[in-house]
Amino acid sequence: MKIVDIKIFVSNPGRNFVTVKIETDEGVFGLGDATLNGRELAVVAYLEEHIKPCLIGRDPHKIEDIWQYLYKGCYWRRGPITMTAIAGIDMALWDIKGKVAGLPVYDLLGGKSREKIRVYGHANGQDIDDTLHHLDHLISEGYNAVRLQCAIPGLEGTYGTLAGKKDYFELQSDRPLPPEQLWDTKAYLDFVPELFKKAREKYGNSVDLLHDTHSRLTPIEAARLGKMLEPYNLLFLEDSVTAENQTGYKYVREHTTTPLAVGEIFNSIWDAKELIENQYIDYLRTAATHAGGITPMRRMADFASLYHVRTAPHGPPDISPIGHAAHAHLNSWTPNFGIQEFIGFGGEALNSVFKYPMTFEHGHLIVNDTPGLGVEFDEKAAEQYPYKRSYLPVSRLKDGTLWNW
Ligand code: EZ4
Ligand code: CO
Repeated sequence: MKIVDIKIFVSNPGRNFVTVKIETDEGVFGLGDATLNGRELAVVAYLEEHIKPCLIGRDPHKIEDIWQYLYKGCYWRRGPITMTAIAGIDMALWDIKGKVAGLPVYDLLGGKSREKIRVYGHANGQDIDDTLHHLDHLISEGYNAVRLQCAIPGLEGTYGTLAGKKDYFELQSDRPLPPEQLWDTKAYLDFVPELFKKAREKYGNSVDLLHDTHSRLTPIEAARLGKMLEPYNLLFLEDSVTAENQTGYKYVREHTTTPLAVGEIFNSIWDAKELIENQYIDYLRTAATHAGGITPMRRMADFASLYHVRTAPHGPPDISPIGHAAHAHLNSWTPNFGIQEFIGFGGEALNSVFKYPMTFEHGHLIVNDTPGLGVEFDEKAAEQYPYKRSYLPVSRLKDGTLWNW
């Protein structure tokens, strides 16, 4: 079998997605997700100019060799653009292998370790009552693990809240230039414990609660937040600090028993090596779409399993249904799977372009047994939704200093 063409589609059925299609001489094709929020076209150029010409004529069954060729062979290892491009190729190759074998990807990985995948949803609101109202709604939909984010008084458009938009798709697709948002660590630390206190007063321990700090704190501030949240028994506190300096998590870890999660911006196992082997974290949030696909995610899960670290893949709306499907297959297999972030299947436009191989039931995703990754992609429908430049916001402190968003 030979690769005869690689097509890259950029569409915006609600928000921008980069979709890779690898075609073979036997008519079988594979689909992969190469979406990097806010830097989509850099990945497209990487795929078109620097990957496609090297792969035409190769055997698509040699997934490992192609992965090593793209990773080691470019000399300039790692980085989000490179690893997202490799991810799109790697997923498409697993999709092809599954279709040829007549097996879903989870069976190629070693078979299901579980029948259903536990997920957590997002409740966000403009104040505590509004956030708890959304939590109510999610519980009634069957979720039993929910991330709570609430607008911080005095901070316009706090991370994780919709700031008047109807959903994440509307929020994320309408930013032709990066909006600027205010950040104030003191206001945040003064406010957030109250949110979780009220949630526990209302629900006791009947639901698992999570929170994302989105890399805004220093290690000692994060340690303090972890301690303040201990009475409210979080499933995990995500991205309390940035992790370029992985030792930062040591200082958080030494001060709190609140479980810690990090990794959505990681693009390689090297970003998490110290965090995992020193047992500074409890959950690894790395996404297949941003870290080179299914091949390295399997390796990361195995490495993490040696140190009691569980996987909790990033599941935002800026990963396409193909990336979500890759996670569903990985999560079905991963022995040390923890939980999957999941905020729904998207709107009408998205569902006219992509068909998911999963269903949602009682707080879990169930992946079907379609061979390969199981996603259908309607190229004609995608053409109706052209790319629109859209950025993530940036954060500034009140005196103008640029901060982590
Ligand atoms: O900000 O996916 O846990 N989820 C997150 C996301 C990320 C976006 C960035 O593209 O932190 O909302
Ligand atoms: Co996050």
